[in-house]
This record gives sequence, C-alpha cells and structure tokens, in this order.
Amino acid sequence: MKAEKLRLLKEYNLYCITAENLSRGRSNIEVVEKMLKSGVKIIQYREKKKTLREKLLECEKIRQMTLDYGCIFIINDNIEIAKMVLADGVHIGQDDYPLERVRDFLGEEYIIGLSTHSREQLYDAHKIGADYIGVGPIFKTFTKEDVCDPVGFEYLDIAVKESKLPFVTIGGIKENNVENVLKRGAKCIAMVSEIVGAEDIEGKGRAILDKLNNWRDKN
Ligand code: 3NM
Repeated sequence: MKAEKLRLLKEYNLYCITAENLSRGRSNIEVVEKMLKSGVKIIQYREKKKTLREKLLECEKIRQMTLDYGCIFIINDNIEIAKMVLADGVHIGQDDYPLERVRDFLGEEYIIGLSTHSREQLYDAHKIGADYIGVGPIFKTFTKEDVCDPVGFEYLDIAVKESKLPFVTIGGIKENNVENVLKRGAKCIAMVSEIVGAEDIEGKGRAILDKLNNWRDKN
C-alpha cells in the first residue's frame, strides 16, 4: 500500500498544494475539486491561517474527495488532523516536531515528507526515516513567508545524484519554467501559486500533467 503510494512520488507527477489566500476567492474545497478533476494524483493541504476546527472539517471533506478520485492526501504540519482523518501522510518542515516523534505518533503506514534545503538536511532526512523529501526553493517564491533563499539548481543537482529517497522539487515552479527543472532530472514537481492562482485550475492542471507526460515519453 505505502510502497505503491510512494511510487507516485518517484515518477513524473504533479504535486498540488493548497493556499486559500492565493486562490482568487475560491475555497480550498472548490480548488481541490478542480485539481482532482484535472487528474492530479497527489494533493497536500496547506493552511496556516484557520482554526484547528476549521482545518479538521475541511480535511474530512478532502479526505473523502481524494479517496473518491484515488488521489494521495498529504497534510502539512498538522499531524493530529492527519491521524484523525486517516490521511495518507504528512509533510513537515525543519522546525516542526522531530520526524522520529512524528513516526512514533503516526506509525509506519503513514507517508512522512520533510522539507530540505541543503545536502546536510538531505542526508539527515535519510538517517531519521523520512519517506520522501522536498527539495527547494528552486526559484524565488512569495508563497512561503519563512522560506530560505532559493537553493537554485545547485541543491537540485545534488538531490538528483545523491538522494535515495523520492524527492519533490518545489519553489517558484510554473508551467513556463517546469521544463528547465525536468532537464536537471526532477520528476515529481510541486506547485502552489501556479495552480491555485490560475483562472482555470482544471485546465492548468491538465496542461502541466500533459507536459510531464510528454517529457516522460520522450526521455
Ligand atoms: N515549500 P510556489 S517553497 C510550500 O522550499 C513551499 O520547502 C518550499 O510555492 C520549500 O509554487 C514553498 O507558489 C512555496 O512558488 C512554493
């Protein structure tokens, strides 16, 4: 079960992340529905502003929607909510609970992803039992407030060569620059503002999935 899910993170895939503040007045639920209709197979719920109660209620709905579409559901930060709604996994940052504690809390079946920004963090993630890592931010991004400066292709090249874990490449990636990232060896690509901020989320998701599939078929 978990191995099958992790395979999606190793392949050419689009990993969509919510951000209601960038969604042009549409709710997280509306946005997720459009992402699912576009054919996306991995969705992360990322919400920094709402109450725990609001987040839980949204995640309960999204859990059901993602199951209906056979989509993986990852929750950012809120490990308790991930357990309550039986999400597929969580994504945590360097300043969140130590990964080992999150593993104790959630158990082996949950996917645990960790954001990394340097080679040291990459090797640490392997050691402490992450299931996948985030690699970024590749380009400048205004979506995440507390993120470090772009790591550029320097760290991406290291991840491509040295990561034994699946990795998701993130930060400032758009439809019009995604090929530059694919050329360096990235496969699973995460986007926030490009998708949630698109006027036609479904069309945007499909266009990027087409690009990834075309790239995969040619390479
Ligand atoms: N994590 P956009 S960068 C949520 O580098 C997040 O770990 C990052 O947003 C990291 O696709 C980022 O709009 C924001 O640039 C990415």
